[in-house]
Amino acid sequence: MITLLDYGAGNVRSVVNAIEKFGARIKMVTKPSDILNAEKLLFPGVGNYESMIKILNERDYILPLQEYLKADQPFFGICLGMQALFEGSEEELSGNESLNFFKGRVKLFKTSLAVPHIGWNGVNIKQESPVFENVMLDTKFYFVHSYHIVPEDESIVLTTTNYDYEFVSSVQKGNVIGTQFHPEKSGNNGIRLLENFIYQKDMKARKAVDIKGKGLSKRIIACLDVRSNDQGDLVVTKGDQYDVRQEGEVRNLGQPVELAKRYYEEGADEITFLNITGFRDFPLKDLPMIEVLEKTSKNVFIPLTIGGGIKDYTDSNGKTYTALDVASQYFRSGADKISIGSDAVYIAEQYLKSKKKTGTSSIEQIARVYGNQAIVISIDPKKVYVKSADDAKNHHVFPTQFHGPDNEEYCWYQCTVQGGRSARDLDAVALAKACEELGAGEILLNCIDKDGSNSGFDLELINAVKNAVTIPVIASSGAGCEDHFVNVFEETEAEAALAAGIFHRKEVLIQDVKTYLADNNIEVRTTP
Ligand code: 1PR
Repeated sequence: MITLLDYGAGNVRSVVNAIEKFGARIKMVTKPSDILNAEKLLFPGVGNYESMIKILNERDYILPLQEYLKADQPFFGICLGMQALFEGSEEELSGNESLNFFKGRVKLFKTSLAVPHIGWNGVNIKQESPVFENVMLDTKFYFVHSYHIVPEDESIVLTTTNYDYEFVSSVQKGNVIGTQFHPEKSGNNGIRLLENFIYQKDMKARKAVDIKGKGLSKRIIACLDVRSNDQGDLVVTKGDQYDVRQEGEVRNLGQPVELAKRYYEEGADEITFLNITGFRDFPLKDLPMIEVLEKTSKNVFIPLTIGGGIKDYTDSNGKTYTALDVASQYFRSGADKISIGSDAVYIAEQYLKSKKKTGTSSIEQIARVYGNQAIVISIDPKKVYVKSADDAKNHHVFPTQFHGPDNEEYCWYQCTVQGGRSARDLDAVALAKACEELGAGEILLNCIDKDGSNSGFDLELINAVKNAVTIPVIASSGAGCEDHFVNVFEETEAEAALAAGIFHRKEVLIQDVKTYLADNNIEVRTTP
């Protein structure tokens, strides 16, 4: 029996699914005394440190947790659940009391690399620990965070990880363990780690495992564009320049839950679901998408992103739901990140016009509760050719190697909304920068001209956006062969590459892409 401390934010469903996978029973903490009565306590956290600590204080969990920890009872903190063990965080400015169990603080990454640190990274083992028993050598774990712990006492360091510099990625003292990475999102190896914690009789050092930590991997993401076809079935579809119909019918490339499972087994690093007609309806009415997430997260232990229709909404009875309500429902259903498309364009337009943050936009609200790393901005740009930079003075214009129909040598990328149906007077670089300032944690950079073309990623667009932001960028649209992935990682600084058509049609397997990247000395996560 394992007791789970769910403080109400983040994706606890994945942890529950991971634990249920190996047959353990779960009891949820509903009152302070449940903490003291726990045999083993698991505290998964994700998002914003300040809101997490505030909730622990409001629910009177701090004292029982401190007592539990002092008694050296088995405890496993994940991400924020580990950060809470320290004296405080740079992300917490209101002076709420932390668990104060370990000396040291939580600090923002100071690096020229992208922050948040998102993706699969290695660990260097510094201490013997039973939780690493039978964990595969050379394994990688999934990280998603902007802050990291800086413990004062070196003896508690279990692992370190390299991201520009070496930071502490997990700690252990007696029966108290914490990891910055997410075991529940780290495939079979991560699950084994949780299993070890739950089934080992004690946490005494047993066996050293030599896990050689390498750097952060480039991520390969499989994307599933989902919508109902004309018969009303929810299908994975795929467009050419966003047109998903062939001979009048919506293309049907498979079932979302089954395809997601296939991609997990084939070694995808993440899966993205885009509800491509979500902008038309209220997504909470669209229960099939929630069901897709719930079912997928039962068997797929890598990060899941969901997009489509995340915006404020008033129903026919006049009841208003915020984008935060919609996002919360998705997180509770198994999503780790939500992706905002059309609404981000409207928000950025307002922000750039007023030059003021209101604190009320969906990006700001969701970031406050779930953290920046939980918000992806999906950009759907179209290339616009111009003769000179003066022809589009309000936009980020740059020279292009691929000239326009009238031999134009310059271009800019125009944002669209509603799946490319309507173009706006805003460019992709301006949108990405504005959304980063408002609190987005990652950019999913599509390209309508390239979508479904199999002609390779738009490297000029990716470089233009990547050079304008410090958050990670996912390159998307146009992948047609393994070489295109090498090009995107060699010629741009994108942190991840996303593809759809070639994977759905099995023209290239994810594992083949990874092998090819590794042969070209590009760091990837290998799966058994
Ligand atoms: O605007 O917040 O409701 O979100 C809607 C979401 O749905 C956006 O993320 C938007 O990108 C997406 N979307 C809307 N219409 C379409 C369409 O295809 N008709 N799909 C669509 C976008 C683009 C990629 C695609 C890559 C890779 N899909 O994600 O998967 O281009 O494809 P490829 O490898 O086959 O070239 P909102």
